[in-house]
Amino acid sequence: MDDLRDKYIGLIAGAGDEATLEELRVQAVGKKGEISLKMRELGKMTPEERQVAGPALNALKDEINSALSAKKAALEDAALDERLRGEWLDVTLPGRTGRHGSIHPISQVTEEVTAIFADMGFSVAEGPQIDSDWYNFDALNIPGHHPARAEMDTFYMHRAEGDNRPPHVLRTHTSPVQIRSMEKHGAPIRIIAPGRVYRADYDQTHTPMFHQVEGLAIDTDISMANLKWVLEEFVKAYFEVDDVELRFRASHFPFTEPSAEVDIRCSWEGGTLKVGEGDDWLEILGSGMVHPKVLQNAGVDPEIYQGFAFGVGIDRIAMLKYGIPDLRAFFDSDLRWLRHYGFSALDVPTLHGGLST
Ligand code: 2NM
Repeated sequence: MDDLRDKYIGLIAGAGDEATLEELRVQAVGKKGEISLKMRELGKMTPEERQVAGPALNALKDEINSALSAKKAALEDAALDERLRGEWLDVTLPGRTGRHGSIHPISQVTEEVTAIFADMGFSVAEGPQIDSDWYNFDALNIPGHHPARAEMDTFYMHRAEGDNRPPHVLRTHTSPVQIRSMEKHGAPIRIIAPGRVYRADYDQTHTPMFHQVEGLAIDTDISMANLKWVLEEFVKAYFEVDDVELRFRASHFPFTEPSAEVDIRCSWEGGTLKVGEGDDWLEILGSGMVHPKVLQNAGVDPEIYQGFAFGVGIDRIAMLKYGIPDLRAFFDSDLRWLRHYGFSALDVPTLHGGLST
């Protein structure tokens, strides 16, 4: 038995790979292996002999099995070490310039707008892109017969056959986010809601999915004067100019009263936009004082609170600032376009570091 042990322990120690180890296992402790054969001989022994040989054989079998698994683990460790030696990577190497992706102008502009409003104390709020018609329309005081609800403008989600509940819609603006935020956090509140919105419209200047930022400020002492200042600060910071002139034109939205559309003074000399000078006006925003019914629908008491809201098209102000002529190219995923109009991932827009440089 000692010879058997010395033989296999030696062979196992010397095995160079797992296949050899497996062969040794079969030879030693397999069904027809040497140890199993010896165990079969136990039957021919006297009871006294068997009492000594039986436990000794079992112990030998255990010892060889342990040696096999220890050697197997050692071989696996060695194989892993070998693989890691071949696969090491210097993570401190510089990146390969000119081969990386770029930040889409819409992402860049969303970050810029967020940085500007964050500086004025606005938080970012988010919500679902598929919402009920209550959040998208009713809560916003948009009546059932309003043209905005028409099949033509709104993407309605299908319901199962026989399910007669009103359908959900792809949100047509980010206002439902503002309703949900007021419901959840109450007033006072100061938020912006950037994100994707959907309208069934496709031509030179409309895509069925586009991007919006809406803002909302509700407190006990908010007026149109606060709205005017906030929008002036926003336009100056966004277009990176020292002075702007805004023009408020009376307008009508169901969710604000009074409502105003906002134009900025500009010139288009030589085909490039200059903000703050010239004789042209550029419409960039819709705004107003939030309608008391909308506050009430969102669980805010209109006897105590009031405030302003506004909406800006991100795609449109991106085109204006960065001289992008064709709206539809935004969503073509054309790598040459993305390389041309994209931004570096490392240039994060901040007010102190510069928005776009
Ligand atoms: C606009 C124009 C005017 C607006 C209203 C609200 C809410 F939810 F507070 F009622 N959010 N956004 C609003 C007001 C949006 O976009 C042209």
